Amino acid sequence: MTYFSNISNIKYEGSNSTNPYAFKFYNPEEKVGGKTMEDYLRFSVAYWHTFTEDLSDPFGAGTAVRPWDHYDGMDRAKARVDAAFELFEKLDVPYFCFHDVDIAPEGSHLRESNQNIDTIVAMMKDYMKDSKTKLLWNTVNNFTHPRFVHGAGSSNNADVFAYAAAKVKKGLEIGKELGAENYVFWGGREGYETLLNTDMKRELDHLSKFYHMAVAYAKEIGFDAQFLIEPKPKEPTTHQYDFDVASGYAFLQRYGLQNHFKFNIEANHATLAGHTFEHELRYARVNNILGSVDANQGHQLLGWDTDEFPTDLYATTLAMYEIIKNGGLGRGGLNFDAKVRRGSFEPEDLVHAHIAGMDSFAVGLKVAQKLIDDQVLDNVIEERYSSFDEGIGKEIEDGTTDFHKLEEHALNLDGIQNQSGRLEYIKATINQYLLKAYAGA
Ligand code: XUL
Ligand code: CO
Repeated sequence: MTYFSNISNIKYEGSNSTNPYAFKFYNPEEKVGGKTMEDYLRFSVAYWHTFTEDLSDPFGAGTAVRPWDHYDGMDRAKARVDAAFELFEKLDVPYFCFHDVDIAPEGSHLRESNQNIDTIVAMMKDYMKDSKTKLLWNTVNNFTHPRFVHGAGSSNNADVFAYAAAKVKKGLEIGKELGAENYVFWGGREGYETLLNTDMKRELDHLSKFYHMAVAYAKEIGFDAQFLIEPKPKEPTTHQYDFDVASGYAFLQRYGLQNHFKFNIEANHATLAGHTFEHELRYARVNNILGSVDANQGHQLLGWDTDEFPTDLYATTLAMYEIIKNGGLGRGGLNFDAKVRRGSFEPEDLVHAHIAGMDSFAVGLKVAQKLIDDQVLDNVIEERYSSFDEGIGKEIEDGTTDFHKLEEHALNLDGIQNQSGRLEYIKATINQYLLKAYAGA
């Protein structure tokens, strides 16, 4: 059974192509900065949004028309695997990601859920023998089911803590089975609605024990994936403990977990935290904890996680700037944690959406590499901090001064001269680079 038979393999045709089913900018073999686009971008399809999502929202039923939806239960789960590997091949993507519940329905008992997972994992493993598409990361959904109403690893209920741990245990086992590069923790319910009934200290202590036990179990079974925390400030809870990269990193350091985790940074989560996407990437990069990226974008006018496919070229350029400066994503990748809009309900919209996202990041990669080659921002920044290259500035950086000497320096100053930050000029230059990329220059 095929599900996308009306769509042929998507190929690169160049920026002048008018074929909707072609890449205009993403050319997997093209080298940028010494690496192929495919190696740099490491695109991944998110199973939940592409194969499980029905496009329902809090006000309306699902609209998605999916050719596998006439099946039920495990038959539907199996049909989704067939559809997934067909689409992976048509899009020529190197990776995919999933939660346990995306791939297999939960049974009436944990034992049955695990059996369902095993059946689907065996099927995936079979497909993966001949497919180029590998598992970027997997995770478990410890947030949708009502048992997680008060949290999972931070729940006040020890039975729920145990149940959540059992699900992660299984997640680590299947990650190993399928050769996952990373394992993700997104704490959807690891937070609180109100402090009035919350023991914050106890919840954080518990959560750290949860993570320590996960690290220990991965080691025990020889699963060497990179562990990733995915920060998000709110939604579904009012306040989530992994608010942003900085607070997540503080937590990891406080509990001695910092050597075991990096971060999976999602664009729309960054904006919900009141940051730009590039802020979160930069914060992670300069602390050497940038692991992977959930590539999407939010809506400027909406205050929740809209998970749109990334099409903002300015944003993809600044994101790729951080990723190139990071030396790439290592074992991470660009996972499209993104869903088509509710009105884009036809199966081919899934194809258009991925083409749009892949092309947008390919443009971002090319423009960012050019900005780096020409040292556009490096020159601005080097000049801007040049007062620390010599004299008192160098002494501050070298740690060879103190408040006495600084006071003496300040008392001898004959006025202070600052220089313009030239922000508008910098933005105009970035526009120039973007437009040159459109022109194919
Ligand atoms: C939720 C979200 C999740 C994680 C994995 O906002 O981003 O899908 O990526 O649990
Ligand atoms: Co995500």
